[in-house]
Amino acid sequence: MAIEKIKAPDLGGAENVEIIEVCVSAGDTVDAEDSLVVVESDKASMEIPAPQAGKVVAVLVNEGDSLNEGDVILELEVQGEEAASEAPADPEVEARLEEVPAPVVESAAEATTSQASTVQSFPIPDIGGDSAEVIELCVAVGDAVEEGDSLIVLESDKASMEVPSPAAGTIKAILINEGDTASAGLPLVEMEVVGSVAATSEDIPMPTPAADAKEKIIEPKQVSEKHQPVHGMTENRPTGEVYAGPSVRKMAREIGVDLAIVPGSGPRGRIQKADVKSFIKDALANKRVGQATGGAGIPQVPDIDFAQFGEVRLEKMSKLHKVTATNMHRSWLNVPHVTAFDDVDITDLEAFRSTLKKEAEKAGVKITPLPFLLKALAKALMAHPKMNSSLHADGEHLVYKDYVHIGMAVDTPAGLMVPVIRDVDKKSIFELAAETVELAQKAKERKLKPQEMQGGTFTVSSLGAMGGTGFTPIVNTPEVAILGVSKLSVKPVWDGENFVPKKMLPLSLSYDHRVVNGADAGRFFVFLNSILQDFRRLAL
Ligand code: CAO
Repeated sequence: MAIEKIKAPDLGGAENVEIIEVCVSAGDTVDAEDSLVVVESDKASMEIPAPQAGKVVAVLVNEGDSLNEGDVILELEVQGEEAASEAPADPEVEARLEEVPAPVVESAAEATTSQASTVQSFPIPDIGGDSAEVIELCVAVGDAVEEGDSLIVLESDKASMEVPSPAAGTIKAILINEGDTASAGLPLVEMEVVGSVAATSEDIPMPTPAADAKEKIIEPKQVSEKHQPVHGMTENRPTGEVYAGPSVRKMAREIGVDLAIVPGSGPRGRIQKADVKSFIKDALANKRVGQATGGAGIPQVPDIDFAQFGEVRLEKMSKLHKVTATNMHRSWLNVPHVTAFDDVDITDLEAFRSTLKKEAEKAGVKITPLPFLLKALAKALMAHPKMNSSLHADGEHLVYKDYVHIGMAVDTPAGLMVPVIRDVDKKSIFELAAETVELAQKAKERKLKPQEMQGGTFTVSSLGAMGGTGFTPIVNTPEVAILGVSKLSVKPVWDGENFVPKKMLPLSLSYDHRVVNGADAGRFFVFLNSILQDFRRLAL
C-alpha cells in the first residue's frame, strides 16, 4: 500500500480553473478513469479522472476552489509502490482537457484594419485533438452575433464545449449540421464582419477562463424532445437548455432522465449528480405520478421497521451485490422481456460426453454439458445474427457484431459475476471446457481482470448443477438475449409407438422484445436445439 498525492494535470494552459464538482469523498473506492473532480473554464467543462484505482484518503479541494496544474487534488491509497503523482497519464485524457482555442480565420491573409464589410469563412478551431459531435447549432443565417457568442456546441465522450464567434458580425451561411462530426479545420460559418478582424491564427488570443463567465451547455435536442416534464417538478430554465458537466449528462442519458427538467443546486444553477439522484428519488416517491398516468409510474416500496415483528440483523451489501442489483433493475425496467421455454433431448449428446471423459481427463479438463452448449450457441448465434446484436443508444439502429463472445454467469461468495469467453466459435470443446473452469475459478477468487468481463454478445446462466425445472433469466443488457439452463432429468418421451426414457435438458431463452420477435427467437431456439439433439449438425 502507498499513499499517492494526485495532482492536477496540464489544464490546456488554463489557470485558476474553477472546481465546480467534487465527485468523491474520503473513504470512497475509485477505479482508474473514475471522475475525481469536474472543472470548468469559460468554454469547456472537463472531468479529471483517477489515474489508477485506489481508496480516497483525503480530498484536499472544495467546490468553488481555483485549480492550477500541479495542485494536489486528493490523497489516494493505492496497491503497490508505483507512483501516480499526476492525473492523468493517458495522453488522450490530457488532450481532452485542453482548452478550446478561439476559432482561426480560414484565410491566412494579412490582418485587415478596413472598416468595410467583408464576408469571411471561419473553420472549426483546435478542439483538443479529438473529433466531437455537433449537438447544437446556436445561430441561424441572418443572425447578428457578438464576439464570443456561441456558434455551435460540440460534445465528445467526456467534454461538452461551445465554439465562440471570433468576431461580431452577421451569419451568412452555416457550413455544418447538427449530428456532423467536427474536427479542427472543417468549415464552420461564413460571416459578414465589419472593421478590424484578426486574420491569422497567431493573431487570435487563446480564451482564458473567466470566473464569472455565464455558460450554458445545451442538451442534445433529441433527448429533450423525448421526455415530458414530470408532474410536480419546477422548470428553472427553458426546455432544451441544460447547465451540467459531461459526467452528469452521461449519467442522465444512461438512466433516461431529461436534464432540462432537473433543478440544479450547483454554482449558477449547475446540475450535479446529487440533483439527478434526488430528482429520481422524488419522482419515485411521488405516488401521484403513478395515479396521474394510469399506473405507469412506479409506486414506492414502503419503508417498514421489521424489528417490530421480531429479531433482525442488518448486513451491508457487497459492492458487487449492489452493482448487480443496479444492473438487474436497469435491465428489468428498460427491456421488455419475453421468455421462451423448451426441453431438448440430449440423450445422444450425453452418451457422447461420457465417451469423452477419459480423453478429457488425459487432457486435464472436466467436461460438463456447458462447453457443448457454448459451442452450439456460437453456431446458432452466427446463423441468427440478430440474437448477437445490440440496440444502438439512438434507438434507431441495430449493432451487429461479427464476433461471438459469450458471458457465463458464475455464482461466487461475493455475488454474481459474468466472465466472457471470447471467440467461442473458434474454440474446441476441450478448450472451452478448460476456459470455463479457469474463468469460473478466477471469478470465485475475484481475480478476473475488467477486460475478462467485457465485450459479451450473449450470456448463459446455468443452474443445472443445482436443480429446478426452469427460470426466467434477465437479459444482460446491452445484449439482447440470455439462455437459462436448468437440471437435466430423464423423462418418458413418446416415439410414436412407445414411451422411451430420454435425457431432457430444460432451457429458457429470455430476449429483448424491442429487438427480437417471437418468431426470431423461435427459429433460433429450434436451430440451437437441433444441434444439441444431434451434435453432428454442428459440422453442417
Ligand atoms: N443438468 C444436470 N447436471 C448438470 C447440468 C445440468 N444442466 N449442468 C452441469 N451439471 C453437472 C455437471 O456435469 C457436474 O457434474 P459432475 O461433477 O458429476 O460431472 C456438476 O453438475 C457440477 O457442474 P459445475 O457447476 O461444476 O460446472 P458447469 O460447467 O455446469 O458450470 C458454472 C460452471 C461456473 C456455470 C457454475 O459453476 C455456476 O457458477 N453456476 C451458477 C450460475 C448462476 O448463478 N446463475 C444464475 C444467474 S441469475 O441469478
